Amino acid sequence: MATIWIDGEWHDKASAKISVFDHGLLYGDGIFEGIRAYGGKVFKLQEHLDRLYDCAHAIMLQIPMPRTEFGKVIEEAVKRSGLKDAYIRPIITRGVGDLGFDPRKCAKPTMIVIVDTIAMWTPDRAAQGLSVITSGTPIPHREALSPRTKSLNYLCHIMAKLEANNAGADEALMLDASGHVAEGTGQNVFVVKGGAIRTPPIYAGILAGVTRAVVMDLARTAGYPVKEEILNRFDIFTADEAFLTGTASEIVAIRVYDGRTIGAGKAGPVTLDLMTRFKAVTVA
Ligand code: PXG
Repeated sequence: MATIWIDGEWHDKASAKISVFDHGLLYGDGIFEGIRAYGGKVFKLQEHLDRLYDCAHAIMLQIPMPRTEFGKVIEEAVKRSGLKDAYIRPIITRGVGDLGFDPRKCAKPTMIVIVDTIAMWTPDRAAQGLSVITSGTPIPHREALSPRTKSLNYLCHIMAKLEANNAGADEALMLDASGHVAEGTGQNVFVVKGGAIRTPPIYAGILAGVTRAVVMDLARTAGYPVKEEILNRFDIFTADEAFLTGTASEIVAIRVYDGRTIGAGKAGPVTLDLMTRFKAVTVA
């Protein structure tokens, strides 16, 4: 059952409410995380907490609770939900202020943890592989709103998702300001060519995905060469395999990209191998 914690109080879906004066709502001033629990155990909690606290520091938001204590709140929320496989959404906003965006107007951040479930694509869609387009909407420039900040401003990503929806595609890949392939709307992207795996580097200005790091580790352990390299659309068109990674999406193959069939048009052997290895670490 959905369980929500707001500033120390426990709620269900009906009673979980925040103020209309919260700057998270008024200005998107805040940050969030997306975490999964498998078999009742929170997956990569430390990594997600580290990213959350880094993002808070980057936007000069002081989370009013040490990270170990907040980690315990997250674990408690999962336990209370009774969900074994859950999706967890911690959110920290600048807090309640007035109708001016100066953060000094917010006395204290609002802290929220939502535990529920998430469904990205129907199981058959995920099994077949996704149809993906390039969105006309690029990700924000890395020195504007850095895509490394998991902020409450997802409108660019939502615009890209709308483009995918309008095109009848499952997902969109977003380019960066210089036209390099950056990431999906909520996933990092990988290509496989000649047995080697490549993914765009973090410094190019993409979200440092927790799943991305897990998959790179698993791939290296399995003996695949893994490189972080700038990718062009051409690299995806001509890949043997391409796939997306994310907490919500896990690992999902790209079947067709901008009309080009990728490899055999289904999850290839390396993608399948990584999916199996990923599954093994999530149940561990
Ligand atoms: N890139 C972006 C832009 C993301 O938002 C990822 C990559 C994958 O990162 P992780 O750490 O999860 O491997 C994300 C995170 C959704 C949804 O509803 C997905 C994310 C964030 C918010 C919502 O699908 N993915």
